[in-house]
Amino acid sequence: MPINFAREIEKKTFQHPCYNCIAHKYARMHIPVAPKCNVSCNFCNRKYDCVNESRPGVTSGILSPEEARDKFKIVKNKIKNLTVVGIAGPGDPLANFEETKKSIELIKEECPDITFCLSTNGLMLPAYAEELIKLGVTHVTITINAVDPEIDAQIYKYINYRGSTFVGPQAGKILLDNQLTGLRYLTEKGIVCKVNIVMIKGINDAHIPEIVKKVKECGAYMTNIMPLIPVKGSVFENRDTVDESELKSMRKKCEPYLKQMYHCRQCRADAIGSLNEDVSAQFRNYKKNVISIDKSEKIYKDDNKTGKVNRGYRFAVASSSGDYVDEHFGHVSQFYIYDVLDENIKFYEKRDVERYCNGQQECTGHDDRISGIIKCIEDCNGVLVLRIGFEPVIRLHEKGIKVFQMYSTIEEGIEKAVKLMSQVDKSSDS
Ligand code: CLF
Ligand code: SF4
Repeated sequence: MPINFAREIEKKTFQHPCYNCIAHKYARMHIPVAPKCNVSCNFCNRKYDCVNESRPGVTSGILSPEEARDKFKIVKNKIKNLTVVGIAGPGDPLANFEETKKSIELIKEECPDITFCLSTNGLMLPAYAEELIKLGVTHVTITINAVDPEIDAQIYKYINYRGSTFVGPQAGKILLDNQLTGLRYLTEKGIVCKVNIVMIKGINDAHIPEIVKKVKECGAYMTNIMPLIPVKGSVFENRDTVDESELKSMRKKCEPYLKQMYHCRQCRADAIGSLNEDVSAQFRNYKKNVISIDKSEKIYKDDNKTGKVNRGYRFAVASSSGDYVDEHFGHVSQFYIYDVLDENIKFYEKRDVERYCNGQQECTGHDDRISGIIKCIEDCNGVLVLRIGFEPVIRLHEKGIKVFQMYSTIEEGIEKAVKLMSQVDKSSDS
């Protein structure tokens, strides 16, 4: 391994809050871009995030790679000590490799120095390990719950591997071979690997020291022994879990063989912040600021009793012609501004976006342009657009401007937006 690469990885590990317990001042951000999974763990209920790394019973919304990049930019801007971007579900990152890859590429373009980390069940590691290294992933967590296919057979209902489904010890053997092959490959190339082990009473608990010894032999940096939490709706929902003292004593027992993790928070697939302070809620609900008119059609059809709108609204409409809502927010060059008072829709004026940027020559950067567009419509209650990106949604939300995403005539669009606005106002009044 070249010395510079080794030094870079050492520095990244030093600033990684999961790999180094004294790195608690640094923050990590999970991007939930991986919904699918290729195995079926008996402790998993797929309604929730992957239990191999996350807190059971928690559900994270999915982001596209582009949304993940946009959200990263916002988070990075607000959390100065952010050092790590991790992919930990809600399914398996390697069962969603295209999304995983694209997300890493997009974020790397924004911030080449960030540490990329991911957590996988390991089934597809031999297929993707080399690509992960090329992408710049330096820290990988693999969940290995047994190093004996017979024990794995009690933990995994089935695996889906290269288009076929396997069960029992045969599934266990394929999974284990791939996990260990992938682990060895990565560690030989200098990638820092942590192994998660879910401790399941009566199934793998007595076997855990064997797992730890084996993964150490394959180059693992540390193990993270986690308690089984019997998730409702999973095969193991009625199994006993281990208590704190049993967990601690197993970690102590394994410590002579390999470094142990004691500070895991079993975080969500969209966790953000330091391990002691999760701030993901601050960044979670911005998507709710977008009302997609097509999807919400039912809401106002069912609500014909909404009644008279007796408050005034001002809307900005992203339109190329003045007839249809047909412009993407980021590409808009003009807004048609409409006022609505007592159900009367009245055209107010047309505004050129460029006038609101810091002069046309300066207004070339993406941020300048978004600021200019927002400044142009600051006095409006809502904006009607064909499409919009994640970043402007957040900034509009902060200014209290609702976003209505649609393709329709301007008049119909405004009528629908008014009805929705008045419903929102009524529900917040009551
Ligand atoms: Fe995320 Fe996991 Fe990377 Fe950390 S979490 S992918 S290694 S950046 Fe950390 Fe959270 Fe425990 Fe995971 S506290 S659940 S160990
Ligand atoms: Fe569930 Fe994670 Fe297991 Fe997949 S790897 S079945 S998401 S716990």
